[in-house]
Amino acid sequence: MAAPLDTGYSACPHDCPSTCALEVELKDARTIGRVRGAKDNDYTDGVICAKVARYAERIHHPDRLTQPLRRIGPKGSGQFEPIGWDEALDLVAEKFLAAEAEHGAEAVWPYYYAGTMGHVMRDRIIGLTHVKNYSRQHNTICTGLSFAGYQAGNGALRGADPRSMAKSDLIVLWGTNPVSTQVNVMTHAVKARKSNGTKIIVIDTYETPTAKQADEAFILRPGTDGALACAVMHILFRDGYADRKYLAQYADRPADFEVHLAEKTPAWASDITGMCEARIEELAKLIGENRKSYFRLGYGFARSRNGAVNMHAVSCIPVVTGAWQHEGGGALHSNSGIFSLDKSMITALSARQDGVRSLDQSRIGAVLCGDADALFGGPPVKAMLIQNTNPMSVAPDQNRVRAGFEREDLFVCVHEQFMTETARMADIVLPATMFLEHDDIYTGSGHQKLLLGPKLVAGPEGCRNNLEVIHALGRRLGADHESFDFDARGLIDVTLKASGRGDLAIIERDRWIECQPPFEEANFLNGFGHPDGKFRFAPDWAALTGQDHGPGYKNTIPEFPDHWQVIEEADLDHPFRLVTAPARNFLNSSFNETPTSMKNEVRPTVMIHEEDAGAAGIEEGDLVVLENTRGRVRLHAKLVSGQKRGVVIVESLFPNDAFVDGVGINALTGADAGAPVGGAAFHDSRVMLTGPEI
Ligand SMILES: Nc1nc2c(c(=O)[nH]1)N[C@H]1C(S)=C(S)[C@@H](COP(=O)(O)OP(=O)(O)OC[C@H]3O[C@@H](n4cnc5c(=O)[nH]c(N)nc54)[C@H](O)[C@@H]3O)O[C@H]1N2
Ligand SMILES: Nc1nc2c(c(=O)[nH]1)N[C@H]1C(S)=C(S)[C@@H](COP(=O)(O)OP(=O)(O)OC[C@H]3O[C@@H](n4cnc5c(=O)[nH]c(N)nc54)[C@H](O)[C@@H]3O)O[C@H]1N2
Ligand code: SF4
Ligand SMILES: [Mo]
Repeated sequence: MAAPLDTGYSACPHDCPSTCALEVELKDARTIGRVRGAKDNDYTDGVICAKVARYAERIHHPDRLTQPLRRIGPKGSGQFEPIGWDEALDLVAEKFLAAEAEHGAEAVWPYYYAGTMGHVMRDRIIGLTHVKNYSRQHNTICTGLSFAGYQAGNGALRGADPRSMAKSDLIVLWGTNPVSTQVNVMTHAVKARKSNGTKIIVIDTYETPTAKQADEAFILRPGTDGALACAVMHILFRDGYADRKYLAQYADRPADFEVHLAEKTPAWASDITGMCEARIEELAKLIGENRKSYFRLGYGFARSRNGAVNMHAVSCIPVVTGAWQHEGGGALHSNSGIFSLDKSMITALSARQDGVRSLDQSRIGAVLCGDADALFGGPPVKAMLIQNTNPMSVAPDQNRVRAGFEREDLFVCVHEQFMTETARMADIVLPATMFLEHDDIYTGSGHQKLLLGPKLVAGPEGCRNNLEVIHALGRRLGADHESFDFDARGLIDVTLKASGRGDLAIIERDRWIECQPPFEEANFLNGFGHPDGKFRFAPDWAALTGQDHGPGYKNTIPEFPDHWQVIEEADLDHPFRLVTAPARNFLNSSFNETPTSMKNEVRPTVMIHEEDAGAAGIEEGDLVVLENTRGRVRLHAKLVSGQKRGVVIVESLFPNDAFVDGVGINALTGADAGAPVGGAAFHDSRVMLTGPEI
């Protein structure tokens, strides 16, 4: 434990590509002060977001859970009584064993996500799942669409070094809002603008904080990036900006692709995207004339039913221009593929058996409501342990999620830091530590470092970390595997060693491990990630599909990049398209419990184009209704002009009870699986908008 007024070194555990290296003021053995970005980390570069800088508000929050609770009122009533740890764990084990005895092990579904990105604390639950043959989780909610789309062409999940933006002529922030969602991208982009005259442009559906800081913003209708990318590449070929020599060496079917693009004219794309032809020409010219174009590809533009196709389409652009050949050129979506961590001990891989079903995380509503296709014809889910995720807020098709959690025959244990919407639905609530209170390692998907986040302070009495809970439960469930003999530090050590990334002592000394592949590898100059080393303009989508996840996954994807018309288009009854982009002061549903974040975000708001508002008789601040076949949400209107007409934006995620009727925004989003591997289309919903009730 550190001495008073010491500085501790850590890493941000939250679900954010920046994974910042942190310096934490330690006031005493339990109390932290300010949190700062590490200056000697060349990606963090001394900068972190405001919400983590004021982490003292979250870790020392008076509402933190500090004792196990048992439900004594109806589900969701919030009526609980304190119980002891042993009693709570005994009860959870009893329920799990009973569900297994009656319906088989697959009736238990351990459910988790990235509330912490720590490899030990997040993924140890997978170890229990494997050892017990419980239903596994098919992780789709965040990365299903975008990862499939990026890998379709590139064949790997890595990209150009983000620090090389310093050498770029042009930085294209495509479908990402880094001022809000990963501040370090802006640190590097703005530095490049100052030192190198680099131009920063944004492709988005509304005027985001990032669009306001950029040199230019190109605004389009949601779900139409495939069309825009095709028209841009049509122009690049037409006007001699395509690098034919590079294409011949590095791409699969450039000639066929060029023929395909001949019909994808700016006029065609203009109708689909809502952008005027002249703007599309300007965008293509900027990309064509700036060889060193760096494409920072966000998640947002892939959160549509055609999102994987759109991600692939955009990833084709730096191949057409050959931007990958230059330092400062190329693309980055996620670097998750560079770390090659061998996590077999954390996930008890040796215990994994074939034939156990894997349930789609995003379809938790359908799963809990017993839809046969979501359950693959197997047993109902009767018991759950939930760690690091808040599906009662963050999961799509929320009304069905609620109906599922309300089932009287479903037993739910939630291990949490706060009484979240999901915890309120639980039968047993267990109090969890925060990252500064336990040991873990983290990898930066938006950069190239593997970081240590050691235990720096003692947590509140009564809180336990995820590994402790999994191991205590494992003992009661008869889970037998060598991984249960390790503590967190032991698992970090064994994982680093197995991965050829040093060991615990080395990372404790150095704080992080540099994992950046050399330029030739990062920029695919040694070949793309497919066996023949070529980028795929015509991907083998079927090969990506993997496990058969029901009808939604089987949609036929067009051979070459295109506008794939599977989005939820507006119709007469639902004339608006809804985007639920992240709010700056929240991180998914995290931080929506801290006073400053709530104060800064004020209240749930729908941003409506002022002309649409005028036509509907809606004024600033009016209480309006958004409705579709899935749900109905009431919130206040804000009039803006930064998006296409017919598009409404609700920055997210407020707690459900911050909305007028206690029904949050995900009541409107759909959970049907996006092709080819599933994924939630959070920015692809049609809605009806009704003005103030009189
Ligand atoms: N403050 C804050 N930071 C966060 C999060 C948060 O909730 N709040 N969430 C974290 C997580 S889990 C993730 S995965 C990342 C995600 O971070 P990003 O990669 O930035 O992805 P999104 O935030 O989903 O959306 C980014 C932008 O995409 C735009 N967009 C939506 N649809 C389209 C479209 O069809 N085309 C185009 N071109 N743009 C579109 C949205 O308007 C939004 O401005 O951020 C992380 N950081
Ligand atoms: N409408 C709409 N919905 C969205 C999105 C959107 O853009 N729009 N974005 C989606 C995306 S990209 C994602 S990734 C999902 C993410 O959704 P979630 O995975 O639910 O993410 P968070 O809300 O960040 O974290 C969930 C919880 O983890 C808890 N937690 C943190 N650390 C620990 C720990 O060490 N132990 C335990 N036991 N608990 C911990 C936190 O207290 C928090 O309540 O949301 C999705 N939902
Ligand atoms: S920018 Fe992202 S990684 Fe960095 S401190 Fe904020 S939430 Fe954490
Ligand atoms: Mo995410």
